[in-house]
Amino acid sequence: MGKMGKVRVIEINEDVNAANDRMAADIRRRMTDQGTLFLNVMSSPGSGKTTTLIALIEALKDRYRIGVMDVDIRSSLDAQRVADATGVRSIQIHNGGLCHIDADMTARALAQYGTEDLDILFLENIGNLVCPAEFDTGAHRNIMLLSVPEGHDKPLKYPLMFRVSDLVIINKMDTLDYFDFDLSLAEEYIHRLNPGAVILPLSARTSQGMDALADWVMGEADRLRVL
Ligand SMILES: Nc1nc2c(ncn2[C@@H]2O[C@H](COP(=O)(O)OP(=O)(O)OP(=O)(O)O)[C@@H](O)[C@H]2O)c(=O)[nH]1
Ligand SMILES: [Mg+2]
Repeated sequence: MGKMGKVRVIEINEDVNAANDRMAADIRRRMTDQGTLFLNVMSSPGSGKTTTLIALIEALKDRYRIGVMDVDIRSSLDAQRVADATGVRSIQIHNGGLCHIDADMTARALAQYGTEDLDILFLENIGNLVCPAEFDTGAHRNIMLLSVPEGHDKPLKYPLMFRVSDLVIINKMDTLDYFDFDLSLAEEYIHRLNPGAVILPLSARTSQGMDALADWVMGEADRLRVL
């Protein structure tokens, strides 16, 4: 029998997360001080992040100065779509093929973007239900979209994403007749993981729920002002 060697275990993951959390807290403090509400939007690919942001910005842009940062592995399609549709300032971040954006990347993007003049900044994260949930970006609030075609079981399969989200939008409600999506079951699963989560049914296509979404964002903007 061979001798058992001593094995040293180094918890790199914890160090990386602690450093990320510190940097994220810095970003959040800076954004609070300058009065910019910073919202991180996450979902699977194609759940409707860009479509929803365009409709939401249309509803809010007369009252607030709004900006958008879009993260993608390569393309610049989404930033262009938002800019073309709404006229607000938008930039595309290429993150070099990673499946997430962390606080360091966010800080560098914010420095280039210049956000001091904004009331609300949206970050459209990479389409992915796993990686983005693991990194605090420094946003004040996390918003996620679960769309009806994805199924009501997603909270059970991707719990972290639902745990870290303050607002869970159930999007594509106009397609409810075509899928076996049980809304009350989805709500039950989400609240079991995250009792404080606000759940909001929406259709970015028909605008059902869009007023409630705009109200939620305005409420957060008001709250930031009194901090
Ligand atoms: N029926 C219906 N389709 C929608 C709705 N919202 C978005 N879509 C469609 O879903 C598709 C994907 O929407 P996007 O807004 O590009 O989704 P995304 O989450 O930004 O996608 P990625 O950035 O690629 O991850 C598009 O064809 C949209 O028109 C909705 O409420 N109802
Ligand atoms: Mg998009």
